[in-house]
Amino acid sequence: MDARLVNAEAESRNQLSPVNSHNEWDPLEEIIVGRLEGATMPSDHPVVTCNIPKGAAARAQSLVAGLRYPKFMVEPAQRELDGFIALLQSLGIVVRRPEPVDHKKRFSTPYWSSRGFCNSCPRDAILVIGDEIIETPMVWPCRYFETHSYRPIFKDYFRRGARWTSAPKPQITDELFDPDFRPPAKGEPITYILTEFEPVFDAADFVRCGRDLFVTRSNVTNALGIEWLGRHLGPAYRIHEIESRCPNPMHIDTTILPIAPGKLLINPEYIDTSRLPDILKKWDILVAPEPNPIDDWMLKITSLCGKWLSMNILMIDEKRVIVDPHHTGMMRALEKWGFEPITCEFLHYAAFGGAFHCATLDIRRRGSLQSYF
Ligand code: ABU
Repeated sequence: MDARLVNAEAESRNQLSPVNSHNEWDPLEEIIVGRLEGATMPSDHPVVTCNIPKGAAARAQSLVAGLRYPKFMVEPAQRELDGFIALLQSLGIVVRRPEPVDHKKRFSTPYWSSRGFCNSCPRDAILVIGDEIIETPMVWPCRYFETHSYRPIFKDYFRRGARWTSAPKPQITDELFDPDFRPPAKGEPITYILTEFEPVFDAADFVRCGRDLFVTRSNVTNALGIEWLGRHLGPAYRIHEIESRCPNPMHIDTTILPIAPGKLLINPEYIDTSRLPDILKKWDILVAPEPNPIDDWMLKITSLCGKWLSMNILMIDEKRVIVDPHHTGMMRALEKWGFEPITCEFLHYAAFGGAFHCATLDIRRRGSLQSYF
């Protein structure tokens, strides 16, 4: 078909669909926010443990795997989540939620069985590209059925005109993992626990800039997974791989984040700017400041995330951005770069895997598919 006809057809679908989001910064109209009810500690499979930050959380992992999160962790995070939702609604944004699920319930496939985890981070499991919802082939066994809690919302969007796909469900057998894997030490080349047995990826290893997507290989995203998405999206999109020096990489949104046309926030510890793809040469590279340290002992030992969660911000539009007030360095930097931070307390959510970007999934941002390069 003629490229103009393809574009016109895509444009008319976008206007009809309740799902329409092409980048990380167009004005936000509707969003899914995760949920904590039923949260269960993630299983102690090697693909999980290799990504839990070293420290008490990693040491305790095998003891607590499969247990419900205790109240002392859920309650403060729930209060913050309620505040975040109220903030989004006060900004005129429609907020949708997954169904509550008891993640402690054991489930099985022909190859293995597991308990679940939680629905805290829709950004990890689902990718929205234009008017299409893509359920991604996640490799953490405890997250295998996570997207089911979003199915009532997806069916509603589908009935109203959205496209809806699920990537091939991985088998997650032993062939998918390198038995000799150990996390690389400082200065060693980055290696991954995954083989290329089958395509796997988490949505959160991708960020969107219209026709261009950026991805990091990680312990949850392999080269076949990136290839699957590239072929699925077809020639209208280009996927660029970003090299990360993170020794336990999982999710791009604490490594780079495009926050406005021509503006890329980067993590100076993980990114060597001289090795960024050439197409980013004309973009402003905004180097994230050193995160404000978190001194609270309980927050430190319960976090499933690294210190660069300070970068896990959510753009409301090209200027306004939601940031944790603890991260004063990030706030000041954003102001200096011309953005308008809106504060929301959210540090307790790190025990459930993320902050504002992870906890959400953009459903509709006002705008159309464009090329920014
Ligand atoms: N899920 C995003 C968290 C990645 C990190 O720990 O840096």
